[in-house]
Amino acid sequence: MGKTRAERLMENADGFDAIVIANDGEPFLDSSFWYVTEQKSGCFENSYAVIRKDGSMDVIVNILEEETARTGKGNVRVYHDRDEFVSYFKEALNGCTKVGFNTHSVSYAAVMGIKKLTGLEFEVTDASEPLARTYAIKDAAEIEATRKACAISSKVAKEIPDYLSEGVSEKEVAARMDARMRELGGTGNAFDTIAAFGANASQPHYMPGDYRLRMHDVALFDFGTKYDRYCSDMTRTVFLGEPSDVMKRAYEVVLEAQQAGIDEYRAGAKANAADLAARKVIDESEFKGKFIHSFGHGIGMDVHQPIHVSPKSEQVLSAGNIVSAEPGIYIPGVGGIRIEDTILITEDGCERLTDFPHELTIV
Ligand SMILES: [Mn+2]
Repeated sequence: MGKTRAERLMENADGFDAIVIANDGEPFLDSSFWYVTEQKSGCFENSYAVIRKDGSMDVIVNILEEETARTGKGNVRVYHDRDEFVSYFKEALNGCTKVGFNTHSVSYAAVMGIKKLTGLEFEVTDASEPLARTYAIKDAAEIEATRKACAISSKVAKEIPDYLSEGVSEKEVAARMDARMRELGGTGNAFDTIAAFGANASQPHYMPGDYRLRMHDVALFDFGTKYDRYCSDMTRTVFLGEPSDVMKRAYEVVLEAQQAGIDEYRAGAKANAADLAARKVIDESEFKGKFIHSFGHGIGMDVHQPIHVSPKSEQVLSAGNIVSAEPGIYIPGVGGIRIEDTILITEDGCERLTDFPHELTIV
């Protein structure tokens, strides 16, 4: 029997007596709850996973979530009132003085609520680092779910040219892409789809608007779906009609930069190597300084997980990491180019989980 995720977490959490994953209410829900419980469903408001040093885990939920909770891991404890809630918490944290919380996701109110209700005296400690270190290395089920998410969004990426014609709006194309991902089995967007046409494409995090596609415009799409809670993340940039020389050249440079970065992706490599390799290609071209974000980030149940593929990152990649590869060139007032894939790091290199024609596409 392999180790549970909770056991692996506590091996990475030296010095902690326990880690509490606390879901307050929407929007203060923590994907780590689903990670440690290996739960695929449920809303799990006011639900808690308490993991002790030995990796044993109590999952404290209200009656609404009982049936779902029992399909996941952990010792499920269903509270019907405040007293029961308090007694389960006291039992779960009995003797624990150094208690970790995922400070990047938990609300202050949830932490204070537990302290106040239980009256327990413990030191609140930041457990986000051991959590991030644990979920950075995906197990087989996680990789499989990510593969499915990537297959769905890749199919949509290939269909993009069919959605485009003169006069279609950014919002219309984004809506169609979202619907297609659901039809193909996705369980929801990994994030709000970006559809940016013409000069709007120079804003990396542009939100689709009412602008309508014109001949010779660039059209950039950054999107992803979830499957069993795991995200895909990809960007395809195409053109309606012959692009300007500058956009054509920018596309060529971004594509070359992406490959240069991906060539650095392997277990044991420093995460910044990929960023620096891609940045070198762009900065040695006429587009010096136009790559204004980092090359990549970790991907999992959250579309941005803390693997930083950036110039100064000190992190070292491991087999089982899933990261993006997304260089771009942005020219305000003119447009932008980004090409992005979701990548699995392997022992001897990497594997592209997303798939679409990378060569310059003119619709
Ligand atoms: Mn991304």
